[in-house]
Amino acid sequence: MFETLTPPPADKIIELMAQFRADPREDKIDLGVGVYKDPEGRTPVMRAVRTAATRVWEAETTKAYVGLAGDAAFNAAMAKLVLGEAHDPARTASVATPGGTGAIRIAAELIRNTAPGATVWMSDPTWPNHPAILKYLDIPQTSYRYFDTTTGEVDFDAMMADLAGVQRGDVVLLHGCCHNPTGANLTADQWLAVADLLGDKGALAWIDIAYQGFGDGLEADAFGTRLLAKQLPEVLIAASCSKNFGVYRERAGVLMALSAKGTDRDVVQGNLNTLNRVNYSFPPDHGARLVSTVLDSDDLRADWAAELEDVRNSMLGLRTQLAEELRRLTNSDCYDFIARHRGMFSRLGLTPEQVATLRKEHGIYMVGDSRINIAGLNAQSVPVLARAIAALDG
Ligand code: PLP
Ligand code: TYF
Repeated sequence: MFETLTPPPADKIIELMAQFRADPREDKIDLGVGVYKDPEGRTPVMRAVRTAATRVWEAETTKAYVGLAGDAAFNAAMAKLVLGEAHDPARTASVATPGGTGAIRIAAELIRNTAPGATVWMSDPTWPNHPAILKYLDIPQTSYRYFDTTTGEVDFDAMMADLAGVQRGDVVLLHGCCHNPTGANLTADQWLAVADLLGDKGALAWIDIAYQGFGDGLEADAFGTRLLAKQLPEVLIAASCSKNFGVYRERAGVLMALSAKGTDRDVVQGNLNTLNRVNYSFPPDHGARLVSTVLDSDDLRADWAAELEDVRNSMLGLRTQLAEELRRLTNSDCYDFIARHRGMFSRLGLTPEQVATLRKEHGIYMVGDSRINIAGLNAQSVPVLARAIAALDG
């Protein structure tokens, strides 16, 4: 039967990883996949995570199964991290998942099973795995305008105009912070307006939060998620630990389903457990255990938060440097948005041809839509990138 298979569409970002590796040029620059890199180009194991690994190793006496929902300590620690004061255990069902992607997949299946006719609204553009997973599950999907390519900012009027078409029971997917791929984010006032609109429409809010702590800080980055959690009766939250704990390959994430008064939380929990079971039974435990060990011990948590703050500030420094270089070299403020963007990514607004030129002539790799990973830069490569951009035709 395998002879009937046809090549599947490639994930452009993962494809780019292979192309970069195959490029023999020593001075090549990787601004592709969203992985944090220090100025030496390394993706370090965070200090607190390394210590947690030692503690887990010393304390762990068994590798027996934990449970379908994963470790309760991890789920509780993540609910507190993401929701803060807005966390209401009586409304919250949650399962550990293989990364944030696993949480997105389980959320999508829950939506398909519970509200088969609902349309999922996504920002245009969004992380390509969002539409890919929904399409794979045959879930109706549509997009709302989000990004103004001329200013590099959120086109909020267009977003709200499109969301006016949301029907009762539809699902609206939002990036909790650090929008991927654009880097452009909602202001607090805009979050308030979105929360009101979703409430008025009777829509389900679905938040994907994969970069908490990478934008304006751990608390500030959770503002929108917490607001929606407080204001709306039902909310789905898919949170990833890959980036902010640097545990990418461990596959640690969590899906939280916040239900309305009158809904039996245990029934929601049972359904999430079942979705875990029919997909992979028990979720991975090791990464989740590293995360809860960090979050539940005062010393490790403080050290983790401090290192995350350094990571965040180093990206902000690179943003400022790149925006200033480009301002100087192009004699215009058309790239100032880079300094205003938050998170790992900025979409530069270059054409596919310009992206190809940067790759061919300068060994600078960015995603075809001109998304750059800011953390792929360092103080030395920022001027190299800026000069290459300034030299582009058109
Ligand atoms: N959501 C967004 C927007 C992302 O950029 C990522 C990135 O990796 C994820 C979810 C999930 O990541 P992971 O499955 O590696 O935890
Ligand atoms: O957008 C990124 O680069 C990260 C990493 O299928 C990633 O979110 C990219 C593609 C993918 C899974 C993760």
